[in-house]
Amino acid sequence: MVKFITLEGIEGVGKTSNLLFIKELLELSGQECVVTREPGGTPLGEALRGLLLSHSDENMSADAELLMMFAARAEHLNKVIRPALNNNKTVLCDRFTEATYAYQGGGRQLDVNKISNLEQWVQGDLRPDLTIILDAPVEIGRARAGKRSEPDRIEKEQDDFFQRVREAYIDLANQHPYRICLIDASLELKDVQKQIQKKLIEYKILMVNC
Ligand code: T5A
Repeated sequence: MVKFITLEGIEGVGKTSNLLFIKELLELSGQECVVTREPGGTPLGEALRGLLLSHSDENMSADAELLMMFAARAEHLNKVIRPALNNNKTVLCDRFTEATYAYQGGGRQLDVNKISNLEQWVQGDLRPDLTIILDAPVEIGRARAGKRSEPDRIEKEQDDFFQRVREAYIDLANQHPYRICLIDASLELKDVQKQIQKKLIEYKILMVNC
């Protein structure tokens, strides 16, 4: 049964907007949801998020960034995600380990084995049942995200960084087609949402008439 759903994609593709849409659909169908995000989701995780996404110009090594992502994740899994799944709730998470493969693996070009070792250590066999990657060209994500506040430490990266992130996401979808799907997020919001709803029906998370 599909209980752990994550939403992924480069900056500004519409993860937050669509997470709320999915939550409403699930609740209308009678499923109890916990909506959360990474990095974050717990007091310690949110404090780490503040450090990771700060506006400071201090250089952070890629290894420190990777380890902080997994430190926040370990806490999140122990305090929020596993307890919710054990209570038969559906967990909807804005980013998870696929973001680490995409940003620290693709973007920062860290050795993927470091990520998979940490994934195994921190998560054991737990993987999302369904990961929806909202895919759009970098310039579209940038244009949408740019309408908001000042860029954070990661948003300040150049287009080639986000191009590698996007390519890493596409590779992940190709490697794990049974649990990771790509949605064309360059379309209007209503058309993106139609694709998501179709996917939720395909995975039997929603009934056909929802
Ligand atoms: N990170 C995270 C790592 O490096 N490694 C990790 O392991 C993890 C977990 C987290 C940062 O941390 C990094 C990745 C990130 O850099 P974040 O807040 O999760 O940061 O990520 P952001 O991508 O910065 O989130 P955003 O809020 O910027 O983007 P969203 O959520 O994708 O976009 P959203 O929904 O806020 O939409 C942006 C704008 O576009 C509009 C919306 O109305 C909004 O104005 N919009 C559309 N407009 C037109 N057409 C559509 N289809 C639209 N969809 C949304």
